[in-house]
Formats: sequence, structure tokens, C-alpha cells
Amino acid sequence: MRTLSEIAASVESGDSARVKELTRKALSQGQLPDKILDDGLVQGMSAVGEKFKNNEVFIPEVLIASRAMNVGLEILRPLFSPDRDHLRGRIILATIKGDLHDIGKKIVGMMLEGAGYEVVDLGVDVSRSHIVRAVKANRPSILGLSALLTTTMSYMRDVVAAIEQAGLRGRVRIVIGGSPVTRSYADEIGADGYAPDAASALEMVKVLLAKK
Ligand code: B12
Repeated sequence: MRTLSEIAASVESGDSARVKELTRKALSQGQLPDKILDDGLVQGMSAVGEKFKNNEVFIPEVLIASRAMNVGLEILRPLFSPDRDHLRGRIILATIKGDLHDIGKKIVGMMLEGAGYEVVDLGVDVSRSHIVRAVKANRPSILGLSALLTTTMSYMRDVVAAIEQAGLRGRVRIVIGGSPVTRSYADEIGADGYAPDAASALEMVKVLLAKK
């Protein structure tokens, strides 16, 4: 579909106005929101990621592209939102301390919201004490932690330990994700689950909540 490849190209070039216009156009053409997300917005961000890896683009371009991606995400967000009277459970999401990446976590949040869960997103660079306070205050069924940097992902272990020390471990299941994270790392730090992408995150949440 031409509009979707145009969305990807506009994310890649960081043209927020065009992303806004094309995302609306794709919706008016009857494209499904998850298709616009996967084949348009995410496709564009993946291309930027590849170029960043190969030193073909640098931080400013990546930032501009991620802003453009966010403009598209905000248009799609209401379409993933459930009827608030039929919420299936509460989930806290946070990008751990030291890490400012949040695009993937926002997508996970949107997928979960779309499936009927209430999502409380604590943002980026979130400390373990903030997470512990939020778990006490919100009493979520699931805590989802995101990390994109190998240099700071070990903080996930500290968060799991802090939840344990606060006596909250029996109340909340912990799921982790982000590109450097693996299933074996989840096992190693005592998390309950790991998912490589938003669709698998939703499946993981369903499985964990069914175990209760
Ligand atoms: C966008 C981006 C940025 C943006 C972030 C903007 C934002 N608001 O998020 C900016 C410019 C700020 C940035 C900065 C930096 N970045 Co950067 N960045 C990226 C980039 C290009 C794309 C990430 C992304 O959004 N991917 C698209 C989304 C959809 O995918 P995703 O994040 O993986 O999320 C999916 C899954 O992982 C999973 N998931 C994610 N979170 C969660 C959570 C849960 C609970 C679950 C279950 C699943 C899950 O589901 C998501 C949806 O499918 C990646 C390259 C890449 N290919 O990943 C580098 C990358 C992550 N960055 C990198 C680096 C090095 C940096 C900097 C250190 C650069 C620098 N020299 O300053 C800084 C660090 C800043 C900081 N303290 O965090 C490296 C990390 C290397 C490493 N392994 O440690 C990467 C891999 C690039 C590279 N190849 O070198 N970056």
C-alpha cells in the first residue's frame, strides 16, 4: 500500500507534518491501525535504526524521526483505547533509570490498552524507588520494564530486587522487554516473563494473568 510506504519514508526523513497527514489519510482509506503502525510507522523507525547502526545518520536525525513517529502514534492511540468500563487489569510500564528510549514501550502500552488493560506509564529514566512507590499506589497485576541499552539494562535486576525487598513480589508479575533483553536474562534476574515485541507482550500478559 503506497500510503504506508509513504508514512515509513516520512518517519525516516523526520517530516512530522507529512506523517500526520498520511496517517490520517491511511485511516480514511480504511487501513487498520495495527497495519499503519507496523507497515508504516515502525517500518520507518526500523530504517532509521539501521542507518544509525551504520553511522549513516546521527542522534539529531534519530530524534527528529522519533518525534515524527510519535505524531503518528498519538493519532492512532485513541483507536487502541478500550471502553473504560470493561478493563481487564492494570499494568505499569517504565523505561528503567539511565535509559531514555520509549518508542517501543509506548507501542507495547498501546497494544495492551487496545486489548482492554489499563496502562499506567511512568515514563523514561525511572528509578527503582519511583517504581516501588507506583506499585504500592496503583496495585498493578503486571509491571513491565523496558531497556534498550546494554550499559544500563542491569538496573532491571535492581528493580526486581527492590520490589522483592518492599514485600511486593507476591502481588505483581514482572515482564521485561527491549532489544538487548532476552528470555535467559529474564530468568537470570528473576522476572516472570520476557517478550520480544508488542504482540508477544500481549500474549505474555494474558498467559501470566491466566495463571493467577
Ligand atoms: C530512537 C533511538 C534513540 C532515540 C530515542 C527516542 C525515544 N523517544 O525513544 C535517542 C536519539 C534519544 C537515542 C539516544 C541514544 N541511543 Co538510541 N536508538 C534509537 C533506535 C534508532 C531506535 C529504537 C526504537 O525506537 N526502535 C523501534 C521500536 C518499535 O523497537 P523497540 O524499542 O525494540 O521496542 C520493541 C521491543 O523491543 C519490545 N519492547 C520494548 N520495550 C518493552 C517493554 C516490555 C515490558 C516488553 C514486554 C516488550 C518491550 O516491544 C517493542 C515493540 O515491538 C535504536 C536502534 C534500534 N534498531 O533499536 C538506537 C539504540 C537503542 N540506541 C543506542 C545508543 C547507543 C544510544 C545512545 C547511547 C547514543 C549516544 N551516543 O548518546 C543514546 C542513549 C540515550 C539514553 N540515555 O537512553 C544503541 C544501543 C546499543 C546498546 N545495545 O546498548 C542502539 C541499539 C543503536 C545502535 N545500534 O547503536 N536513541
